Amino acid sequence: MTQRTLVILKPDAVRRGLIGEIIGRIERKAGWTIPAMELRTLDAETLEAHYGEHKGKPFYEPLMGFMASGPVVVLVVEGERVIEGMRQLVGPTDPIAAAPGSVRGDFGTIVRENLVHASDGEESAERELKLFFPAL
Ligand code: YYY
Ligand code: MG
Repeated sequence: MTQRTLVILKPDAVRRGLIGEIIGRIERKAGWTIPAMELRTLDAETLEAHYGEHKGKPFYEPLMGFMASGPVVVLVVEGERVIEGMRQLVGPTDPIAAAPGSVRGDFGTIVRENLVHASDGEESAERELKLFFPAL
């Protein structure tokens, strides 16, 4: 089952020089490809649309500030069961709970600065792909 998912390498990943490390892991998954990728600084409007489900939660405002704090890399990843597969590659939200071997487990400590976003299901993938790559 070939799918597409939306991935964001967050400002901490870019600042810490981990773009190559993380993209390398994606590239090494058999058959997965990256049909689109761009370095961008996200504006408040895009971030509100992206993280709308979390509006009103205590971490929402700091998350918005963090996500706008520097450039990010947004990418489309395509391949076999890539939605579930990218979530596995990234690991759970809390980096301390994330197993070593996952990106968050290997490089993260702080929940907010957890390095990578990946769409969490088919519906969110569709919505997020449209938001970040409307022409694709
Ligand atoms: O999908 P995922 O990124 O794993 O987690 P979400 O529950 O969708 O939360 C989005 C984002 O918000 C998370 O990656 C970090 C941040 N966050 C936070 O700063 N503090 C929390 N208690 C929960 C989430
Ligand atoms: Mg999420």
